[in-house]
Amino acid sequence: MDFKTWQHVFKLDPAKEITDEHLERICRSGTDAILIGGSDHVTLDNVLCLTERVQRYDVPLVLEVSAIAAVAPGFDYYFIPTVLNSDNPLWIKGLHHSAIREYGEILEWDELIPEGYCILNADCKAAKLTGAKTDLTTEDVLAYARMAEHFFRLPIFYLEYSGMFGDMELAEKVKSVLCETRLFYGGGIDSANMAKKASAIADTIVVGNIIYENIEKAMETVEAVAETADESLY
Ligand code: 1GP
Repeated sequence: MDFKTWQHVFKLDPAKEITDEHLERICRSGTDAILIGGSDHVTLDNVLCLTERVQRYDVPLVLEVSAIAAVAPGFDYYFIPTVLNSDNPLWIKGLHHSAIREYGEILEWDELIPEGYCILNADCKAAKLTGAKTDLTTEDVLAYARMAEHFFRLPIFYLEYSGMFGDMELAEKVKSVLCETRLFYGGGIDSANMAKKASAIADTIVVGNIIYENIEKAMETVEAVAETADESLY
């Protein structure tokens, strides 16, 4: 199992309710991984509860860490965001420093995967929470992508539009300046069509909200990504 091969990921929010039936469909959908993460009301209790339910299925499981107090054992990877377009050092390296100061001696560094986030939807919770500067030009965003790859050498650059479908022309330009660093795209993928558009550009697409709004549409995104991958072979 290697996150560098993943094309489709479902992001489950531990603060949101999901029935056993829907969770089973998500976990057995053929997605490459389940990512557990959210921006608010993430607690150790709700992370543990959801983790235990997902662990019944044979699917790679990742915790995207947003609160140190809600870190639980038992994940294949721990994705650690650093918000490159925030001006608040807390979200760039402050919380990371506190966590490493506390747990540095016992951390399994191979399981920790840093993600360079660039949050571009001003209205999403993550943008508000982290004070992300979203009014960026194309050149600004490309510079963050290059910074992620060549300066910080981050394995993931995450273009985050949570809640809205983003600018695919911009995503395409971002992809064109990345080599080793994987482009993750998330935001507003709520149909097979959107999934195809995003996965034609990004290495990995992340599907979140639609899981809770329309499970059938969420399931379609998995199939759509597989079809896009097949088409790109010819
Ligand atoms: C959120 O990028 C993910 O962090 C997915 O976005 O919830 O809009 O699908 P959506």
